[in-house]
Amino acid sequence: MDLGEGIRKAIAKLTGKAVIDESVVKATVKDIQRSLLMADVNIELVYALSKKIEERALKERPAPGRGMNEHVSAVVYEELTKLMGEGRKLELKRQRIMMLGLFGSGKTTQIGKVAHYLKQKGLSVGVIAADMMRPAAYEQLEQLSKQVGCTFFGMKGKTAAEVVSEGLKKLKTDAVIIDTSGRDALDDDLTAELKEIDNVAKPDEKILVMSADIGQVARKQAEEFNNSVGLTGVIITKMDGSGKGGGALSACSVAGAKVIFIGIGEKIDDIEEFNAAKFVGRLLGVPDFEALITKVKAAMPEGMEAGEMPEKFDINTFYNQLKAARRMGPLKGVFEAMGMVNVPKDVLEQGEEKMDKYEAVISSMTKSERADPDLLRKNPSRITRIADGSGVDENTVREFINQFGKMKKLYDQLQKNKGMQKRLERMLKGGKGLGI
Ligand SMILES: Nc1nc2c(ncn2[C@@H]2O[C@H](COP(=O)(O)OP(=O)(O)O)[C@@H](O)[C@H]2O)c(=O)[nH]1
Ligand SMILES: [Mg+2]
Repeated sequence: MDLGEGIRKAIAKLTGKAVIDESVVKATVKDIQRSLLMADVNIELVYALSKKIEERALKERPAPGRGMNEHVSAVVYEELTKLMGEGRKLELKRQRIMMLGLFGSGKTTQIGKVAHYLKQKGLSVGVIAADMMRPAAYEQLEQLSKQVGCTFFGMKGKTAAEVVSEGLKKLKTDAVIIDTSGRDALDDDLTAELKEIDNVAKPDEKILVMSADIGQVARKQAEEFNNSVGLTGVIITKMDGSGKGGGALSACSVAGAKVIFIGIGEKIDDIEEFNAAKFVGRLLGVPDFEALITKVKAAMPEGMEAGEMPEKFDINTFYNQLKAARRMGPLKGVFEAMGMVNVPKDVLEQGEEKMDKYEAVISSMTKSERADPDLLRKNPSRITRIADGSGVDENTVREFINQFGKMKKLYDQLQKNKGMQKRLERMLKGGKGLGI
């Protein structure tokens, strides 16, 4: 059970309770404690947090219009957000960034991700391969920079400081990111090498990369690196694969290290700016409208504004919407942004599979069939042809026609209901229409 699931279950037990007395709050807090300890949050932090939640939940009056269970979840939300600490943003300016971290923490991969992030924000980026320890570090970074489309600099058979000094002379990009060696632990050897690079490069940012699975050890590691070379921020990686992310984040907060990004996968765009309120919101299943609207906007068909409704709804429109939905990324992320964190995996997978099949069906249809799907009902041989052409069975073709019929009905209703349409449009444009 992950941290979010545990806490959501604890809070869900409050729903429907008419009176929330001390024993109910205590039981909830106990469940939350268990989840936090399992996420490797430091035990003292957990106790301090539980005391705070208990006190506030019982003493404070719920805000007007809020039920007791909403009151308790609001308190839990606020206190958890404080526990996870404040993040900070990476400035978008000309800068030198030095990436630090132990072996396998995800340093080189994050360099690719941060380079991609900065490029998307309009900066030119160069990277320097100054990890002289790991045999294939040079090639790994070179490969990543090709993928991202940023400038690579590396030299073999030199010291790290020599490579950095040469690289800084050669690279004329807005941002320069320096990869450095790792070790199993921060020893004198690594400290000396990092200090040399620090002296040569005078970086604006010294960012420590740590893996979420180290949990509360993140505190000690951040403190050690900060004492020896100094830190400006932290990236916690592998948040996707570890249940200990909450432990690592809260540990950074105690160490006074600000988390800039979290890594959520191996791919180049599996990186997110860290924001505690959003992070906790997602754990608790609170919808993230901002993320949702960004996704919707990014997925809009060319030339169409977010919130605009197409004039008429036919299979071509449906096809465009299907493709747009695919551009929003995996369904999982979309549901998460909607606050639906408990959608079963098989439902998600089936959904993706369906979308693939429907796309294939539509692309095997003729223009006239798309304009008038009734042609298929009238002439079943067309269904056979489409099934053969798209590699799905005939039932799927029929199912698609039914689904389309339902969508069209819904669309026609929405067209008639101007009030509802206006609210939807407002929500997509500014996130304000539904009272959020
Ligand atoms: N699941 C997951 N894997 C990651 C993430 N970041 C890096 N990795 C993987 O962690 C491994 C080590 O990464 P690498 O960048 O080579 O670590 P380095 O030794 O610190 O440079 C690689 O297999 C990466 O693909 C992440 O956010 N999530
Ligand atoms: Mg590396």
